[in-house]
Amino acid sequence: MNSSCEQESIFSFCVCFCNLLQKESAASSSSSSKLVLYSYWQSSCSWRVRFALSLKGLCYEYKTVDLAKGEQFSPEFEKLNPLHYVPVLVDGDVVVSDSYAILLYLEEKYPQRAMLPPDTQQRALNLQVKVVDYGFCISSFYLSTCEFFVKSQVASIISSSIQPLHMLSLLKYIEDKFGLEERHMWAQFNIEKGFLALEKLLKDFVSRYATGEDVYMADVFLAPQIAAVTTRFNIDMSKFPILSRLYESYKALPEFLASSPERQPDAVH
Ligand SMILES: N[C@@H](CCC(=O)N[C@@H](CS)C(=O)NCC(=O)O)C(=O)O
Repeated sequence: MNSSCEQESIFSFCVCFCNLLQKESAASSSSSSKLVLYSYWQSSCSWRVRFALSLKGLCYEYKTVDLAKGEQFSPEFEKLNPLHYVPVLVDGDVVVSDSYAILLYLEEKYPQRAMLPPDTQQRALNLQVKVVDYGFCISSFYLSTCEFFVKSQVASIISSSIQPLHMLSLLKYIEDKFGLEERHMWAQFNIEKGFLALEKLLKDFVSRYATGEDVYMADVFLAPQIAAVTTRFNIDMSKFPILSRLYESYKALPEFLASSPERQPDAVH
């Protein structure tokens, strides 16, 4: 359910989004009312955070940063994220940029509907794996045999080794230097390489969701990634049966649908 709120000077509009599908306690509702998400409807990184907020049943104010108009480079937004990327979450005095960091922050501050397993050792291992680089991830039997690594390994692969390689500014640079065809080829090559690794990585753990019967951080990263690339980069998903099956599960989740680009206040239809 969306409801209007007062217009602010920096961005074109803002709304307060509250997912009433989740049964929130009065306490969590009031503690979350100060959350503000700087987002762009087509940004898959923003979608991860919207999906997580929705799963956790947290209300937030939605502020648009129109990437197509270059609003990420405005002096106001630069104060929030000098890297000029969405998403950025503001929670009172706390400003967090980077979707992975935001999800970890939300997990700590709003532990309802956990995105990570509760065991502290597993959590620590999940965090450690974030620094593992892509080449090591796919070549190491060690990582691929440990279930507790997989949950954030997926997040790491997507946020470090797939999405950055097809982000708007990079593709624009490639197009300017080498042309449109090279832009498409570059994006497709890197997405398919990443998806192939994910297929191999998940095959022993996948069930209804990426790592079992519950939605975890891996799914929060996977769902928008699959959705975004299938609509934007013309990827033949028949090559990726596990990811295709997972995507069907995601599309049945109200929280995923509620956080989808088309349902955002800045969506252009
Ligand atoms: N690692 C960052 C990446 C953020 C990112 O790449 N954001 C993109 C949208 S998905 C962006 O703001 N792009 C603006 C640009 O390329 O100029 C995260 O996970 O949040």
